[in-house]
Amino acid sequence: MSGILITCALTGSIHTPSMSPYLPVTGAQIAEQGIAAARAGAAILHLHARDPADGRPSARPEHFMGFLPRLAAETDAVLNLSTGGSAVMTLDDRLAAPLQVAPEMASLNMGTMNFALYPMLARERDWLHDWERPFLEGTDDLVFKNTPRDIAHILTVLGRDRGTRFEFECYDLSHLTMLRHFADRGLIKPPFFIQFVFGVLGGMGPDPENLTHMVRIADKLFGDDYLFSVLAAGRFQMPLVSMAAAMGGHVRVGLEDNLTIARGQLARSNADQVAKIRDVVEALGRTVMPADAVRAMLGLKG
Ligand code: KMH
Ligand code: ZN
Repeated sequence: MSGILITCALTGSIHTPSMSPYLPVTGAQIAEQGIAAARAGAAILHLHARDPADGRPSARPEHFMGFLPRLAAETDAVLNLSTGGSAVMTLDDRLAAPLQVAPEMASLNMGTMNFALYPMLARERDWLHDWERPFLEGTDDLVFKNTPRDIAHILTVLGRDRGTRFEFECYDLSHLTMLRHFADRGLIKPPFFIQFVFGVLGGMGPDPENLTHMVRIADKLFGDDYLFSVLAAGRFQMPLVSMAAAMGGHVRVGLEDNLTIARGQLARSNADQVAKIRDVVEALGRTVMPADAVRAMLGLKG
């Protein structure tokens, strides 16, 4: 089978520091874990920032600058900046760092949706830090806003004006239709790198049948003009990304999506998850792609 692209999402904006001592939140921690993840085989690093003072999700450019220079100097990985940020941030906040950095790649969320983190409170968590409980509880009445106008704006100011290409985050079938709409408007050009996102409360559930159906519809809408990757939240991460690898797709792992390495066992680093999925995909006969091959495959500006 063909080469496989591993993305590692280092920290995200969902998990909070008291959930795992291994979640990187300072600039130095994010840089060190990113360098190790790239050495372990991640060709793309998907990046969010944190306020180093308390680990709170942040979109401030100075927090991104706490790790971007080191990642650029010490890895050849594709640096993929989130434009999703977190659902509580404004679009202007979410775009501040990407507009300044003009990255090779950025994420682009393909629809407005619920984005509830509330299930994390299902079990009593007395040990949450002061800011964490209202942060998590607040998400049960939160809309993650990605309207067609927002999407067109991101495609214009990052894609057209800065040459950034995208990881199209599709949490549901409707997001594939939205992507087709923007292709028809001529605002995006193939190959389309589609990330199927499983297990967020508000998007599709982590059912294997949903993955086969997403692929079927993407084949119909995009033919040979797309490639897909899978990420899945929490304990669904390894089963669903392994299924993607077996189907010829690509994979995303990382502590943004899942804090564990096995049932009940915290991952000690992002690189541990990269190494684990690397073993799985190599056992399936896939070859892990280096960053330059990924740049060529996705048409990145380099
Ligand atoms: N946290 C993931 C479920 C983004 O950064 O644009 C989706 C994500 C969004 O990675
Ligand atoms: Zn993200």
